[in-house]
Amino acid sequence: MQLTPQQIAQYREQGYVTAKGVYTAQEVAKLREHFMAVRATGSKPGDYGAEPDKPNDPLNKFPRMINMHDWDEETKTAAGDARLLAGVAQLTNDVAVLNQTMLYFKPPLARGQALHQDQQYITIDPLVGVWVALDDSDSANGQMVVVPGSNKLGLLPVEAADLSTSFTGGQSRLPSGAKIVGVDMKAGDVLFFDGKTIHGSYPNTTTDRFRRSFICHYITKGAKKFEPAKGTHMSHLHAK
Ligand SMILES: O=C(O)CCC(=O)C(=O)O
Repeated sequence: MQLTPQQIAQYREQGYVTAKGVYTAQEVAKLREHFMAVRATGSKPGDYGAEPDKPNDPLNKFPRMINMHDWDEETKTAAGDARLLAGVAQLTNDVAVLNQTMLYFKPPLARGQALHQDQQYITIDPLVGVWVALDDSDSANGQMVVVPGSNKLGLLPVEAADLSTSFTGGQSRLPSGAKIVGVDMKAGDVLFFDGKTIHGSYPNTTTDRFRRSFICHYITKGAKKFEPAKGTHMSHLHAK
């Protein structure tokens, strides 16, 4: 995949960029079918989002999966896709190195994820999130939302999130006047976003549409670990 100079400039300035139609409908259908079949085989290491006290929560049946590449060959292959690696290399001018894989199922009526910066979790720089849409996503089914330009603000303080709308308990404090923009995507589109870009998603309000996404986080060959300032890492929330 070759990103245009305009796309690279948008990523650098705004902290995110969408590449359209990267995957064919057949490729996306194959990934969807694969991950639904994996999910149906039962719990996996690192599953997150289930609420055993709330039997009706849709995430009980479809918790988020993480680091499937550790135990699933197809994830390993998908995360090594030359198109994704090339995109990250062009955005960082370095060699992409896989750090994490995730699969969000986001079934009908599922909660979203409160807005955050990925480096409030993963303290390595640079860090690039690569979000492969496996379904069309829009405001109704809980598309990704971003705060353009927040990649330039450094790491912001963390605070508790509203667990009635978010399956994760932490969020980023928003800069004053923050503009939150929804990113409409078609299945097969890919969103690249910087580790400091504030992003997340609202609940899936539909009763009949999943919003599945295959997400890889890449660092680079030259990436460095850093020590987050006090109050800017999700683990600091629990340290209070
Ligand atoms: O897909 C979502 O709802 C949120 C994803 C996210 O926060 C991430 O990929 O870092």
